[in-house]
Order: sequence, then structure tokens, then C-alpha cells
Amino acid sequence: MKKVITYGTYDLLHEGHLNLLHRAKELGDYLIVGVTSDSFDRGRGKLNVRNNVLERVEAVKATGYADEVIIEDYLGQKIDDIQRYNVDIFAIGSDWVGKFDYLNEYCKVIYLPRTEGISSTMLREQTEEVYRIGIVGSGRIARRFVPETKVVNSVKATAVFDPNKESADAFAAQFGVKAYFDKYEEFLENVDAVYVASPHLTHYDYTKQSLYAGKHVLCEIPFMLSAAQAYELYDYAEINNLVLLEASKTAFCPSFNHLVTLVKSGVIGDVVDVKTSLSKMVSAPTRELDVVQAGGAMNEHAPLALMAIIKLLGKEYSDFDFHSKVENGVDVYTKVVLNYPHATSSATLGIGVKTEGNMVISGTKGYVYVPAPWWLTSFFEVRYEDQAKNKKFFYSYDGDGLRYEIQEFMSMIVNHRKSSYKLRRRDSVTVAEIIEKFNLRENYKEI
Ligand code: C2G
Repeated sequence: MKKVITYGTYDLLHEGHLNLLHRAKELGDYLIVGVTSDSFDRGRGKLNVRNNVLERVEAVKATGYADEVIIEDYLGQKIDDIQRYNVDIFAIGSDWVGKFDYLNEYCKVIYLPRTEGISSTMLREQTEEVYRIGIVGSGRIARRFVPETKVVNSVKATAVFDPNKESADAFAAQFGVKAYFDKYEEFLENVDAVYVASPHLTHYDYTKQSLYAGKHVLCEIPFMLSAAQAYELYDYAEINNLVLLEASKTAFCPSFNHLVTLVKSGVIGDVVDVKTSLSKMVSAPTRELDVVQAGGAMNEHAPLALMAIIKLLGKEYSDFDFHSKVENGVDVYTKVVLNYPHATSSATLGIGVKTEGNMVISGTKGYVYVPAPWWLTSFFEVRYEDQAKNKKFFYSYDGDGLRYEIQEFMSMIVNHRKSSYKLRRRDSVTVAEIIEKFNLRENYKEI
């Protein structure tokens, strides 16, 4: 029996795909089709795929050409598959000519003619609705945001709001958007969605006003400084069919997502300890060191670190405590410990104390090591007692990494999804709750 294998995303399955699958099937007796996973596609820069992997697998099955459908999830998998399934022919469209010649070592490689005049990109563009996003704040993160919107479908940055007219104008001139500085309502009237990147203490008000005006909101970290505020706004968004998402960058990155799925699937056994660390040294004068502007290591860095712990261990922690070094009223260093019935965790956060910014997840069978800076990593390793079993994982982390959260936000809007499995609302509320406990100085000790 002659076995043929082919791979693809098969987004918005079209005639080009049908022709390709038909031709591939005719090359042999048994056709295996590898459909790319969502994270694999994101990892290879295909950010704007419209159908999720389950929908794409169903579409391929419905063509009737595939005898077997498998998921392609990692770089190098084609070599593994060809050997594992005893494949005779690897077939792929002619847009890939030359790219897969290296597979000749394992089987015959055939490039099939590509159907001209149709592609998933074309279909996506034809059916695409573009949402105007307005940016509140014109600081460092807002500047990194605009270029990242350009690689995501369905969104265009069109406006900026900053009460400081000069900053708003400078930002508008640099990025080709319209500036607003006094009337927030007017800014809201001219956008469909809002990215809140203003100082911490203003997040709640700007987000609330935007939601009340019927706009979807992506809000920077720290999202809210109390659980009640987070609850209230998520509730309002839910009832009013609006998307509200915490811009917890790392939560949406391909590497971190895969790490969570691997750990949940038991590769290191039961998780017993999660240690994360995040430090960025700052020097005065800066808002991070200003008590009036909710400065401090905890408000600054806890959102990402706690998000990671909660995603790995859940929100049902049994007790917690904080140990801080304080200067001029702000914590320049905080160690937060969260204990669970069967696990413990800690985050060491610094703005005036330097820590090693890695993450180590210890389990009963092995551990995961994510080197610094873990929050924007493109690499991690699963390690065991028997080092021969260690496995390294590499991912792309494109641009400034904001594209992943923007893509998730837009996909939620376009597909009318109000929650994201990458960052559940209840997890986001728990992060706010722990930050609130710190700001109330519960279980708190100065060192
Ligand atoms: N195709 C085609 N004609 C088109 C469009 C696509 O023949 N008009 C073919 C592609 O050449 C490919 C298959 O259909 O063989 C799937 O295409 P995509 O969904 O675009 O997936 P792709 O990114 O090509 O996947 O591991 C993934 C593969 O390496 C490539």
C-alpha cells in the first residue's frame, strides 16, 4: 500500500485545498492529512487563521479525501510522522517548491500544482470587517502597541486619548492617528474598541466609561486594583455583549500556552512548586517609584507572575503572605507566597532589587525550566532525573509580543466570544484580588 502525507492549515477550506487533497490522494492508496494546531500556526507567524483547529479538522474530514487526519504541532514533526507512519510520498502545493527537499532523505517529495486565484488570505480579506481601536495613554507601552496592530487582521489604530495635549499630538503625529485630549466621550464616539494603557489608577474609570459607551476594552496590567472592580466590569461586559480582556501579554504567547498544556497533561507529574521571578530596575523619578501613582514592584510585576501561578495551580489557594523591602512608601522588592492544599508557589518581584528572571515548575516526575526573561520567552526545557529524556521547546516570539494579545482580543470580538481560555475572567479577578490584599497589607511583613 502506497502511503501519502500532506500538511496544511486549511483555513476557510476552499477549492484550492480540495484540488490539492484530491491530487495528493491520487498519488497513492492511503492519504494522511496533517492539520496544523492553532499554537503551531501562531508560532510560524500565521496569526490570523479564522477557523480553529477542530473546525479545520472537520472541514478536511468532510472532503472525504483523507483516510486519516493528524495534528501537526511542532517543528520537525514531518520527519517523525514520515517514519512513524511509513510514508512513501510527501506531497505539498507548488508554493513550497524547494522548501521540503530535505524530506527526500526519508521519502519521495512531490510538489503539486497550486490552484491560482484563490487563497485563505484572500477569503479572509474579502469577508473582513475592520474595527477601529483607540488608545488611551501615549506612554511606552502605547508606542509599542500601534506597530503590533498592523500585523493583526480586523483592526486599525485610529485614535489616541491623552489629557496632556502635547503628548496626544506628538503620538498622533508619529503614528498617523487622530488626537483627543479633553473630551473622552468624543474619542469614544469615533472608535469601536479601546486599549487602555494609561496610569494604573485610571484603568478602572477609563475602562468603565468605555464599556458604558458600548466599546470593547483591552486593558493593560495591572488590570484592576481590586477584585470588586474586576468583577463589576466583567459582569457589565458580559451582560452587554462586550469583550473585556486583561492585556496580560504572556498569557497569549505561543510558548507559554504550550507550556501550560504540557504541564497540565502531566509531563512533569503533579505540580508541587511554581517559582517565578520578575525584576526590572528603575531609577527615580519614575511612576514605578511613586506611591501616589500606585508604584511598587507588586503593582508593576505581580500581574504576569500571578497569572502564571494561577494558570498552573488554579485560583483556590489556601493561604498567602507577602515579604517586602520598602523605600519611600513603595515596595522595591516583594516576595509573594501562595500555598495550595498540595502545592506551593512564590513570585519574587523587584524594581529596586535584581532577581534572576526565570521560572521553575517542579513536579513529581520532572521540572520545567524557563530561562529569564520567562515572561517573553521563546524557549523552555522539560528536565528529568534521567537527562537523556530532557526535551527543549522553541517558539517564535515575534515583534514586541503584543500581537498575540491583540489577535486574541480581535478574535473574541469577531467571533462573539466573551471569554478566553488563555486567560479566564475568574483568573484575572483572582490576580486583582491578590494585588488588593497586598495593597491592604494583609499577611504582610517588611524586611
Ligand atoms: N493550496 C493550493 N492552492 C491554493 C491554496 C493552497 O494548492 N490556492 C495548497 C497549499 O500549497 C498546501 C495546502 O493547500 O499544500 C494547504 O495550504 P494552507 O492551508 O495554506 O497551509 P500551508 O501554510 O501551505 O501549510 O505544515 C504546514 C505546511 O507546511 C504548509
